[in-house]
Amino acid sequence: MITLALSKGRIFDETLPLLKAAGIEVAEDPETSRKLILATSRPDVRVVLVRATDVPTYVQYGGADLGVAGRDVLLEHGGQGLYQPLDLRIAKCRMSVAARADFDYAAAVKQGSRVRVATKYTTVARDHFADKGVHVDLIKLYGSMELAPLTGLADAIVDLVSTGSTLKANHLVEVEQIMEISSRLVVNQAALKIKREPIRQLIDIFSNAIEKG
Ligand code: PRT
Ligand code: MG
Repeated sequence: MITLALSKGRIFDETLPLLKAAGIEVAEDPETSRKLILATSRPDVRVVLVRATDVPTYVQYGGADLGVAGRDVLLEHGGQGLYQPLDLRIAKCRMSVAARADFDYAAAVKQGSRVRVATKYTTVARDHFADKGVHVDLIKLYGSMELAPLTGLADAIVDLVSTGSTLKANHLVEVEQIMEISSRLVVNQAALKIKREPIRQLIDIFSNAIEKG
């Protein structure tokens, strides 16, 4: 049995075509089913639904053999125990610094002032600002970072941006792009040895499907 960990929403939706290329159809729709373990058209493959941030942990400890996780999530997790053979080029976005339109981020940086930055991505943010020599006080949040600058909790945020409409709706401006984000296939290192053939096959099919897509 091969167990694949996916999160509901964009990662599940965008992984489906890759599974299809491998002849794997998921038996149920996670949006309507309450099941957390989904059978597929291949009796030796099943999908487990976990929170996006839990995917690396499931795969690291062997709760799943494979998984799909965003680069953002993998960088915060650290990637220990994970083999990352493939950038699937799905669930694309970027990680950026955003601030209120009336906050002069460039001036604050130039003057060397401390900038209060709220984010869920403290590891990436710490590295980014350290590289740039920007002094920051990081405030760890778990949700709705856009609210932080609006309430005075922070001057700026580090968050994911795709269309930009969330920032716009909250009167925030993207002031710096940190990195491009997409999702990767992650594999448990022990599983790769024990279930080498079927896992290698999946990696090859996904890889060809990405090249075509
Ligand atoms: O939503 P939940 O709390 O359950 O978990 P999650 O947010 O970790 O999961 P999910 O499914 O929302 O995101 C899974 C992965 O998708 C992330 O780890 C990213 O790698 C990737 N991804 C791609 C995104 C986005 N695009 C994205 N736009 N993840 C989140 N967003 C959010 C962003 O945080 C912001 O709130 O969408 C908003 C911005 O979108 P725009 O289009 O308004 O710019
Ligand atoms: Mg989300």
